[in-house]
Order: sequence, then C-alpha cells, then structure tokens
Amino acid sequence: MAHHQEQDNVVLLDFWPSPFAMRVKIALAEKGIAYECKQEDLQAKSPLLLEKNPVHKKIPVLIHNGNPICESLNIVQYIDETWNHEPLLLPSDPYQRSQARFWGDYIDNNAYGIGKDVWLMKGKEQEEGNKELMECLKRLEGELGEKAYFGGEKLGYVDVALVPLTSWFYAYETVGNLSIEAECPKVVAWAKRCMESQSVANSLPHPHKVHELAILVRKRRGLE
Ligand code: GS8
Repeated sequence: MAHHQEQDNVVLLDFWPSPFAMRVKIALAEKGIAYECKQEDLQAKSPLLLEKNPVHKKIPVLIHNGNPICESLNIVQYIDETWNHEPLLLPSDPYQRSQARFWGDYIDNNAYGIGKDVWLMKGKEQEEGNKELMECLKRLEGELGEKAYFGGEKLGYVDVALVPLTSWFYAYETVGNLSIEAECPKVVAWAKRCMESQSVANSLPHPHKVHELAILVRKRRGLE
C-alpha cells in the first residue's frame, strides 16, 4: 500500500525521559516522518491518553490518522510496516526477523525490567540490582560480538529497542556507583556509534538531564 505523507496525521503521546517513547522517536526519524509530540503529565493523564490507551494508560501511544497504536516495540514494527521504505528496521528474512524480535523481547523483559528499578534502590538491594543489570548487559554484549550494530552493518530494530536505555546509564552509574564502560566496553562503544546517527542523537535526552530527574525522584522518595 502506497503512503502519501501529506495525508498522514501522526501524533506521539510522549514523556521526555521515557526510553520507550525514545524508541518511537528514533523509528519516526529513521523513516523521515513528521509528527506532533505531545508531552503527558503521568500524574495527571490527559483525556486523550486515557481514550487512546484505555488498557494500560501508558505512553508512548502513536496516533496515526486517529488510530492508536500502543506498546513501544509494537509501534516500532507498525512504523516499519506502514512506511515500508528504506531504511528497513526489521530484516525481511523470517528467521532474522524472529531473532530481532527475540532480542527485543529479551531487552524489554530484562534490561528495561531491571533498569526501571535499579536507580530507585540503595544498599544491599542496589548491589544485587547492579549485578543483575550487568549480567544482562554482558549477555547483550555477547550477542553484539564484533558487529557494528545488533543486526549487522546498519542501525536496526534491536538497536532502536536498546539504545534509549543508554541515556540512563550515567544515572545508573552515578546513583549505583558502578562503571558500565569498565564491564561492557563494546556496549558503550556501540552506544556511541548509534549516537552518530541524527535519528538517535535527536531522540535521546542529555544523560545529565536524566540524572537530575533521577536524583529529584530519589529525594522525593527519601532515598537521598
Ligand atoms: C511500557 C511503557 C511504560 O512503562 C511500552 O510501551 O513498551 N511496555 C510499555 N510507560 C510509562 C512511562 S516510561 O516508564 C508510563 O506511561 N507509565 C504511566 C503509568 O504507569 O501510570
């Protein structure tokens, strides 16, 4: 199906520090799609968010010509299929596609799962959390191996899935007193490579801004 960009109305319900929303921003930028970005206040969700994602009531939501698409990796796949021109994010070979989705799931269920909590911990619990996070990143480092990107020579689905988390690395390192680069140098070099793409650089906030937010939330919760 041919798509005419002038007919497309694309809106993203966003929250700037959300790595899930960053995935969608990278995918839209890769495809060169113009869109309107609406910031949500997650303490006071808009009627539009509640209407468009009544099940989870979470951002990101992509609204394409009025139709909502929820869940960030589902949205990335939708973008790749709807604007099915280069650059393709998912490989076309079914086996390669299955592998890309496998790692996307792994990243969701592990890297983001641990990452979501590790900056809100302290003491012994934090030590355990850090250990778990580093095991997960080492697993990903093994999968990356000597490749430039997870899918090979160019930025693809797995990179889009994982790279937003790297904008939180500085916060994890500072709050948790650890060095990700010392333990996972290839992942850190890969993140820098990804940042050379405008689509990634323009979609990720400055790590110091994320760190400031992390400290603010920790103080609010009495962790600092
Ligand atoms: C996760 C989205 C999410 O956690 C996805 O899109 O991939 N699996 C989903 N969104 C959070 C903000 S980022 O931490 C959110 O909207 N939370 C609001 C809430 O839970 O009330």
